[in-house]
Amino acid sequence: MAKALKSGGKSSGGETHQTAEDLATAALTTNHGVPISDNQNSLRSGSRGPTLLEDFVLREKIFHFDHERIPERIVHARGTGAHGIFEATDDISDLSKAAVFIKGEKTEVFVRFSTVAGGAGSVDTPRDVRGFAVKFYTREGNWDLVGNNIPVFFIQDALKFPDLVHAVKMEADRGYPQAGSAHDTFWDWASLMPETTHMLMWAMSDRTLPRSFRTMEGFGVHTFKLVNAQGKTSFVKFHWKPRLGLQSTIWDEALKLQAADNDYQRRDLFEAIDSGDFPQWDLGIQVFDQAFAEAQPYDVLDATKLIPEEDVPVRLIGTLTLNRNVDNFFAETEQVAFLPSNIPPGIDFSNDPLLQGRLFSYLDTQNSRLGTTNFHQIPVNAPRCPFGNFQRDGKMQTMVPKGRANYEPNSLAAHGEEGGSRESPTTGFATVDAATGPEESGEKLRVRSETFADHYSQARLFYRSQTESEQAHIASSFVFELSKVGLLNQVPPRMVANLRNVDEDLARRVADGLGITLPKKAPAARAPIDMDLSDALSIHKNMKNTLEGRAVGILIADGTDAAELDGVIDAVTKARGKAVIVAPKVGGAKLSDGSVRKADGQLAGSPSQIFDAVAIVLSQEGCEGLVKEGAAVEFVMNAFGHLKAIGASEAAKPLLDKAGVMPDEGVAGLDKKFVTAAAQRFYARESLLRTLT
Ligand code: HDE
Repeated sequence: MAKALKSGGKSSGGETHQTAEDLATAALTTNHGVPISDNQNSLRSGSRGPTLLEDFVLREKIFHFDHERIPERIVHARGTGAHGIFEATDDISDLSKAAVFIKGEKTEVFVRFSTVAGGAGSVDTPRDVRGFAVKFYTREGNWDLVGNNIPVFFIQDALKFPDLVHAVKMEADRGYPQAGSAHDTFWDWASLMPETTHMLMWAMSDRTLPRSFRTMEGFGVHTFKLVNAQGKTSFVKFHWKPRLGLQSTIWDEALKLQAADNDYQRRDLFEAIDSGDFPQWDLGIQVFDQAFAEAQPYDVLDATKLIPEEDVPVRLIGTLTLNRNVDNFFAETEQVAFLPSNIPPGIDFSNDPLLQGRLFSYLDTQNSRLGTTNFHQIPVNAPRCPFGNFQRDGKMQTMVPKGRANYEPNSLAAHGEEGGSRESPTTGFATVDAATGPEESGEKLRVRSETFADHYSQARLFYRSQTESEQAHIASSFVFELSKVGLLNQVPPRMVANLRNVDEDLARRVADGLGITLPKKAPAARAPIDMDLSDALSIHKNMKNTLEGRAVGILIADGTDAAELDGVIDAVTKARGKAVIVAPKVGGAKLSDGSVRKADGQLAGSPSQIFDAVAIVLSQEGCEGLVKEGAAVEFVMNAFGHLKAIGASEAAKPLLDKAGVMPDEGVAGLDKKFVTAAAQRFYARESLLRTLT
């Protein structure tokens, strides 16, 4: 690129100051390449006179700025993305011919995580489902696995999606609440739609409060198909299993995180990748055939149902590693367009009516979001493999096809001209065989299959598979959300009436928590059955005791013992945790040996909710000062209240006492025991601290 002089820091008198840096910088130009002499002052008539219309520099700059925003996604507006690699690690050629699954094949990917209900400017930590969308740039075209962190969905038919989204987003007249389901319209609608019950159980659990994107699972949700080279099809469900295990926050912590850091989860992801701590997930598949599908008490085409992992174990077939942050949030994360209809040969759709509706919606929405049918040419969306066809023109066309071949068939090649691309009858994508059961064709009907009628058995399975503490969290969140509903006489009783079909104890706890009488049980379209409990559904049973991916906040003050501090930092780092020093002043604290230790965060701006465990490393003098400091007391109190490990110097005891810390397994000194404790949460503590329904 041509280098030219930039005029910087120009005074009104016209004097310029050029530095060595200016000389090495590319010229600032208009969008049409004209070098700009002054980027500080618009063109005006006289130094205090009106601005002139002639000023094309001003007009172009403001014109472009005025149009910098595009419509945000109607759902999943708030998200964050990263690049990575998917490596296939197992041979599944007997199941699928897709190149992305060839053992050893490495495929570039782009992943976008999101919340669902809030706008782009909302927060990262509301109670909400998280999107987990992966674009694989395979050598046979893009495959987009556009999933969530929950394996089931609210509805069975795409026709209900606009109703769901209207009900959950901010209410139409008042424009609030933002990013939350605890309001009238959502619960009014949900309580009238028994098919939502299973998903509601997940939504009210800590699954919707993930600690980070790195510690949540992902699911393709729908049943898809795999197709092998012989055309044989199998059914498949896709899973992402986080290498760090599952981890969630608790409700009070999530609320406080909103106050402490709106960007908590995107920051976590960005910083992890930035520091080379690359997040990883394994891709798993549950594969089954028609005979299995027919033998189940639920329909595998119903997106409100999962297949218990105990019935069909998840087979791990590849690893996703996120290893590169985006260079530009708008160009990549905002403009990325995921389409469940992007699918390479070797994978296929099932007849799930929700999936079928999605195949239309995502293509359609990109035209309104990105403003052109040529959105596939935006670099983050473009396939990495060669692609070509006879589609032409349209807004923002950036490709320049040569010659006359814009139709097919043509015989131009026979005349020495460019003939264009051709079909691939043997290797191209082809829907091979139906193999989804006897109901492939029939009369045109607006009906719901009888096999979709059971709305409660899997909700019951989910609830009963949770630990006691997880069940209490579910009951408490139903109470919290329904307590925010103004239509008190209709909605909560209707919801509790549905819950009686899930579990009588749950229904009673929710009714008690709300202070309402237990309503009559709602009639069930099909009576629920008891399924075998599944450990895979619990977060607590799938957590890993590890410090990897976790941060320990280390509170210090003047007088902190240098050796004790270094010992803690060393132990945390050795256990692959992140040690973050917090002090009353960000400039640091004067340690016992006279040295000054800089802090990573100032106490008031680094509350303990942003950490997974805390260490309080204080001298007697330091502790005396902090006992009078509200932020320090809250630091310890919230760490305890959020069930985190607390390691403390002997001298810090008065601060722990003031914060109401009671001795338990999670409260330790600063020795080895602390590092072991820091890798865990202490759920047994919770019942001593707050009323759980
Ligand atoms: Fe989406 N969904 N969805 N959805 N969805 C969108 O597409 C839609 C559904 C999911 O990071 C939109 O490009 C319909 C299930 C994710 O860019 C839109 C139905 C699942 C993302 C849309 C569903 C999802 C979206 C908005 C019912 C889990 C974010 C902007 C038939 C398997 C992708 C856009 C990203 C985004 C429609 C149901 C996940 C409007 C009609 C089920 C992760 O097209």
